[in-house]
Amino acid sequence: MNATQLADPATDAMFDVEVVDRLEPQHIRKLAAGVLGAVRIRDFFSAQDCADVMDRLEDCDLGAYDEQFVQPRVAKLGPAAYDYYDHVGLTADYWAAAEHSAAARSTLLRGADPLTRTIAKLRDAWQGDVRPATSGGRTMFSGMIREINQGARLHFDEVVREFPGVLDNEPFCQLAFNCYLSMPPAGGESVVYRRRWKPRDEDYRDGYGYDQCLVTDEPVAEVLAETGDGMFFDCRNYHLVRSNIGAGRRVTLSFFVGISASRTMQIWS
Ligand SMILES: O=C(O)CCC(=O)C(=O)O
Ligand SMILES: [Fe+2]
Repeated sequence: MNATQLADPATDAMFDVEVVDRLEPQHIRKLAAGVLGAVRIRDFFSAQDCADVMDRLEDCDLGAYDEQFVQPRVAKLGPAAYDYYDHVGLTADYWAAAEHSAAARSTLLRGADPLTRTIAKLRDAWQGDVRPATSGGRTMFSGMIREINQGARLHFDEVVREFPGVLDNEPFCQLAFNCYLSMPPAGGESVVYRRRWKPRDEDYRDGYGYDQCLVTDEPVAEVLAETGDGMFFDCRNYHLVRSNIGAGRRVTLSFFVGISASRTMQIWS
């Protein structure tokens, strides 16, 4: 940059939220290049589709918390690779949970799989290949259905840094995708900061969460999604989820998206 052209943090962050009716390849490219904070796609799923999936989720055999203690029922369908990594690779329990969960999800959308619908829409938008990631030659699980009502702490997700070698084809960029199947009347925002992890940040870590002082004054992209919206952001940036306000459930269909030089999108959870 020319020394006389000082950056204006308010306008030069290039970290907006774009709200669109249709996802285009340029949105993904801008996220990957770091010149967009998030893209929200309106009505990615129809209200009826979301209601139908939520309805079917009620009688689905999920890894839910004990309903005696947690009401309404907290849904979590599908293993996260992070929860099943034993420093060598994904455990046998992961592959068992992957199979069971994919079967449970496969009929939630009026007998069809909501992930299949999502992949078809992404393939159409990206105009390129979208396929599940593999680990040790086996197809990984993607498309977790997850309920986060009380928020999530500040963290980042970056598989090539946290678990090098797990993905057979390591992507050069990792995004996160959410489709919001249910949103509360208020709260539940996805908040992304324009700040990636640095080694010294470990001094500010407590469990999976990091101290919010790390993102003070950083540009931020806040997404208050509506039921049915889709959303992408670069999850190597620090992000958090705000707690719901009042009654209502925040349920998403979520997975990570890795982008490779071949232009292939790989997905996993
Ligand atoms: O539910 C969200 O808004 C984000 C959850 C999250 O941390 C992620 O998808 O990586
Ligand atoms: Fe995350």
